[in-house]
Amino acid sequence: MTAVTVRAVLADITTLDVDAIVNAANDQLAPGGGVCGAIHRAAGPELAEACSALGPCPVGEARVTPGFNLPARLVIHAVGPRWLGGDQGEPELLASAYRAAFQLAKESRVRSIAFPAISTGVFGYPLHPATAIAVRVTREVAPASGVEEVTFVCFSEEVLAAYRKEGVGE
Ligand code: AR6
Repeated sequence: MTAVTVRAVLADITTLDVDAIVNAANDQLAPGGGVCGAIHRAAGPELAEACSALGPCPVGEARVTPGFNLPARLVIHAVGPRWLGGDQGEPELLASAYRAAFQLAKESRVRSIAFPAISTGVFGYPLHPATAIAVRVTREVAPASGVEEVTFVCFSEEVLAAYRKEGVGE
């Protein structure tokens, strides 16, 4: 078991110099909008080529590619669920996407990893339940994953406040 530092910061995830950044991907692993679009733009066109060879990726699962032009060595593409009202297995699928990302991080010997708030943008997952799941799963699985540093990357003060409410500091 590794001691894990967990923090939340306001930042653009594409700028972070960590072993792996996590992409809030779609099941086709296609360059979309939101954080996914930003990651593809910053990584360069090779990322879309690598993704097209790996997709599709079912909701709740993840795939790993190099980071290409990003400062991060790897991109872990995790597919969260669309919010369909909450009774379509959304909480389990979101938890599964985080678990799958940590599993790949373990296999790729990732020490530092940064997550966006998966599913809370285009996919419409309510912010507070989503960040609660992110933090709960991280506390459950990170210590046995070899990951030493987890950063929740927030694109707005509102998202940052949601992680703070879950007890995640700076
Ligand atoms: N750095 C960090 N967080 C960001 C950034 C950034 N550069 N840009 C946006 N966010 P979303 P989803 C935040 O919509 O809901 C895409 O088209 C954003 O404010 O990116 O999982 C994919 O291809 C929000 O808090 O992802 C899929 O089709 C969070 O990242 C679909 O959208 C997630 O918002 C996935 O939707």
